[in-house]
Amino acid sequence: MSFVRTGVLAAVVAIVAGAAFAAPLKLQPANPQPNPKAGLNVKYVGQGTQRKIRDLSQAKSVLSKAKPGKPLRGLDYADTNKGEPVLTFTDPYNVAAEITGYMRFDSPGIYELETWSNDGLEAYVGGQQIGRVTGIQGCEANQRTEVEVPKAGWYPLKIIYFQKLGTSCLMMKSGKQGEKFTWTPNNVFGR
Ligand SMILES: [Ca+2]
Repeated sequence: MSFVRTGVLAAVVAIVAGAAFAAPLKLQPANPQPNPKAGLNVKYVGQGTQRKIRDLSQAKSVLSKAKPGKPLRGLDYADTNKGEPVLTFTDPYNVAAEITGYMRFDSPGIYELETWSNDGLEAYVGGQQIGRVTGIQGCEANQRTEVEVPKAGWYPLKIIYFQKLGTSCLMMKSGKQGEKFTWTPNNVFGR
């Protein structure tokens, strides 16, 4: 009995330790390195008010119909007022977007990345998933994810994003370990 209990305890300790000391996700730099323009590319599909986009999987399923929109200036789209357009799109509600481009890190090291969204998203930088929200929510912080940047330069970025109803936002906070964790400036993004 005590052997079993010890075994269970050891397993629990291992799981807790694993969660607490999970290694940072190692990012893969773009290869070849691009020389991008400012901003991020975006494609949109708007469902109007009749056909709702309720969650991430529904957003993904309609994105095959997406059309290119005006590029984003970065990831600093603060929460809108109700009825205002989503990002650079024309409509306010039931919009899915696929955002692609690059994010630049000026020196190697450990960084933290944190998306903010209203409503959901699935975000990748350097091939690693750094944020995921499948349902609807107000404009709030998503997972804060630790990543390892092996060298300075550009890393591919891809975000699937959706907005159902009410207000909308899409932002990112970031910071290098030991430095300030703050809103990410637009000039680190490229397309
Ligand atoms: Ca919303």
